[in-house]
Amino acid sequence: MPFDLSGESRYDRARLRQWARGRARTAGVDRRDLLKLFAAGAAAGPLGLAAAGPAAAGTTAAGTGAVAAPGIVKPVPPELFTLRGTNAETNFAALRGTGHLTPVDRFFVRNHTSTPRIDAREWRLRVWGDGLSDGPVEFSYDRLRALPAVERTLFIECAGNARNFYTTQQGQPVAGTPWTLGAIGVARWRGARLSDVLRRAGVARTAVDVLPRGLDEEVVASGVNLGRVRRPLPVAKALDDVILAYEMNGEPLPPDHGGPVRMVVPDWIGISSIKWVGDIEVSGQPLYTPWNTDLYRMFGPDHPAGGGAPLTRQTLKSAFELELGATFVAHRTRLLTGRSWSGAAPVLGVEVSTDGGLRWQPARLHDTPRRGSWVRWSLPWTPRAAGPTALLARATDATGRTQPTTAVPNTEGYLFDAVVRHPVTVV
Ligand SMILES: Nc1nc2c(c(=O)[nH]1)N[C@H]1C(S)=C(S)[C@@H](COP(=O)(O)O)O[C@H]1N2
Ligand SMILES: [Mo]
Repeated sequence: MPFDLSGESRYDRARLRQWARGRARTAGVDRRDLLKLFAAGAAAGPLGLAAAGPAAAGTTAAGTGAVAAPGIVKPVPPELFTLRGTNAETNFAALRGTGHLTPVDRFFVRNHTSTPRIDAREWRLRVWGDGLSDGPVEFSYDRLRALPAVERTLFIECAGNARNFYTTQQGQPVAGTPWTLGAIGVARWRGARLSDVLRRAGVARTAVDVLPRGLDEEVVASGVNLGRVRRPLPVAKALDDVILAYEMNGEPLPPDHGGPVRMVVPDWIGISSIKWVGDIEVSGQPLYTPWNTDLYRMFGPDHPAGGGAPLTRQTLKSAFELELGATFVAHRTRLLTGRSWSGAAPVLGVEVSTDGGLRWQPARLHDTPRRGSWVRWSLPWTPRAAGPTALLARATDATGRTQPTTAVPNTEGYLFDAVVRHPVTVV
C-alpha cells in the first residue's frame, strides 16, 4: 500500500483541526503541495489532473478504423465521442434515436489515469477499518453475486459536466476538462446493495465514513502522488441506496466503466461512483482525500472562504441531441429532441425556445419522470428566417427548481446548471 490510511483515521480528529488551519496532510499529500499545484494549475485543470495523462490525440488501431483513446479499452470513434485527454465525452447527437438507456458503446468515460484489466475470478473486495465491529472481511465476485441483487436505472454524471459553458457562455475561466454536455450517461445497473455488504462486514454504530478505493493506478498530478482514486461517503448515504454494480445494461460491467465491480451512488456527482473498487474502509472518524478537500468543492468569490461543503447531489440540466452549430433548412420541419435530468427529483417539464430565449414552448415528454434518470423530450420546429440563432431548453424538476439563465461560477467549474444556448444556423 502506498500510504497508511489507518493512520489517516487515527490522526483524523487532530487533522480536522489542522485542516482548518491549513496544516493538515491528507492521505500522504502535503496540503501546501496541493495549494501550490492549485496556484499553478489553472490552465492545466484542477491539480493538473486533466493534463496528467497522455496527449489527447487518439490512435487508430491498424486495420480497424476504430479509434482508441489513451487508456480506454473500448473503441471511441469520433462520431460517438469527443476525446478529452484520458477521457471520452459522449456526443449528444449520437444519442438521437437510441432508447432511454445510453448504450455502452456511447457511454462517456472519465478516467483519472487509464482502464485497468481486472479478472473477476481474481478480484476481491476487502472491507476494513475501525468502523467495523470485527476484523476485515473479504468478498469474492461469486460471494458478491450470491447476495440479493438490485437493479436500477440511474445516471452517472461528472461534476464538471458542461464546465465549458462557464467559459463560452459566461466568459469565466475555469480549471478542468472542458466538457460540453456529454459527461453523463444513463444505464441499468445490477448489483448488490452496499448496505448488505457493510452489514455482513459488521458495520459498527460508531461508523461515520465509508471510503471506497479504486484499483486503477495512483494519480500523479504535476509530480505529486495523490494515491488511488477514493472519496469518502457519509455512512448514511452508504447504507441508503448505493449499489456495488457488476452489470450494466444487462451485460457484465465492461472494463472502462469499472468492471468487474464499481460503486453506483444514485444522484451524486460521478466521482462518488468509484470504479474498479478494491477495498472499502469503514471509519469511525471523518476521512479526507484530495477528492473531498481540494477537489469537488466550490471555491471562488461566491462561495464560503476556504470552500463550500463537499459536493454531493447533481444539479439540473438539459441537452439537445444535436451537434453544436448544426444546420437547418428554412421552412422545413424537423423534430428537435433532447434529454433533461436532475439530481434532486424527477424532471416534470421542459420548455424549448427556438428564438434565442424570447418565447418558450412546452416540449413533449417521452418518458415517465423518474428519480435518478433523465426524460427524453421533443418539439417540432419549422425555422422561418435564415441566419444564426440559438436553441434553448429549460427543465423544471419536482422540487420546483427551473434551470437559471446563468450559473453561479466556481473556480473548478462544477455543477453548471444554466440553460445552454445551443448555436445553430438556418439556411
Ligand atoms: N477508480 C476510479 N473511479 C472513478 C474514476 C476514476 O478515474 N477512477 N473517475 C470518476 C469520475 S470523475 C466519474 S465522472 C465517473 C465516470 O464513470 P464512467 O467512466 O463509467 O462514465 O467515475 C468515477 N469513478
Ligand atoms: Mo467526474
